[in-house]
Amino acid sequence: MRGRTLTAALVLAVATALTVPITPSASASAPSRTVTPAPLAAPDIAVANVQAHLTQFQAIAQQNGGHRRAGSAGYTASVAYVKGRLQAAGYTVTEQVCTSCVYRSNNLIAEWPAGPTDQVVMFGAHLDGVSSGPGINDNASGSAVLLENALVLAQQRPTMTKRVRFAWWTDEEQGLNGSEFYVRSLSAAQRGYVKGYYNFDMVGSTNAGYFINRITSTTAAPLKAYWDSLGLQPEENREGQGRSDDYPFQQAGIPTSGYAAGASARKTSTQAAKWGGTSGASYDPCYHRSCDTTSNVSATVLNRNADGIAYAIWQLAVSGGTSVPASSTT
Ligand code: DPN
Ligand code: ZN
Repeated sequence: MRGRTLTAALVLAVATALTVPITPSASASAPSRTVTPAPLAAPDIAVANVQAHLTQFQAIAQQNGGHRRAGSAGYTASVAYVKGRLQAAGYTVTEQVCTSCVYRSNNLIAEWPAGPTDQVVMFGAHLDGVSSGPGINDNASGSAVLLENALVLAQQRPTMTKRVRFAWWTDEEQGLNGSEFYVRSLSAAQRGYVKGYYNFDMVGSTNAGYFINRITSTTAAPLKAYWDSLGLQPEENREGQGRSDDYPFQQAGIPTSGYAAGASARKTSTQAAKWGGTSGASYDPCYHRSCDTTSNVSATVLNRNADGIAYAIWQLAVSGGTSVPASSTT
């Protein structure tokens, strides 16, 4: 679901560019009218579907000792859940055993099989949590927004100009180990095919910030354009620098970006003034705690992240995808 309408300036610019005058032929006295086609839009990701994935991840934790730590039964069940949903949608899904991980367990990779194989855009999130709780904001949230985006892409089957590859990483909490293993497993040629990697780690924080990794980069442009269109005034993700799965890609020379809503760092008064929430309090009050449950996620924030990912996928990889996002409140 999308949060609110586009800025007036964007709407006006697009409406002006796309307005097609229709001259009525039947009557010279009838007033001329115009038809404004809807801008080519990225799909509106239903936040209720994203929340349903979060509920499943929480149930998985509850049924498996209270957490989804890499190498645990809760992690294995999380992989099975994502894999099952992707396979039902038509994806070929690969499990990669991470042999260098602290807790031996699998990365999950799913590529949408359309578009050039040597022009790949990747979207990733860590699927593992810490052992203190179910890990819903950290990072069922990133896992769920990616899963729902993958399902919507498969449903819509647009004409692709690039390959889209999704990844769910293991053993992030022990030191970015799943993503590092994956990057090292690629040949130099395969690494060269990956034109960008986008990371999503903690995208539903209840006292949220709107953070973008490498915000001024061209890689970040579609993520930034979407949040700019909502008037969110995003900032650089300083707190998360070098702390999540974009780091191994960055180290390998692959351009990276991503969204984050913030972890244990505290919101400043300036940030509270523009984003709302509580200044002096952590973005996520339950970071790595047992209270990181489905109650520890903001639906509004989750929605703005999910829709921005769809916008980026359509901008980067779908034919005719250079457009402003359509507006909606659902
Ligand atoms: N999400 C944190 C974790 O996986 O433990 C790492 C992190 C912290 C990422 C702060 C971004 C910002
Ligand atoms: Zn995390």
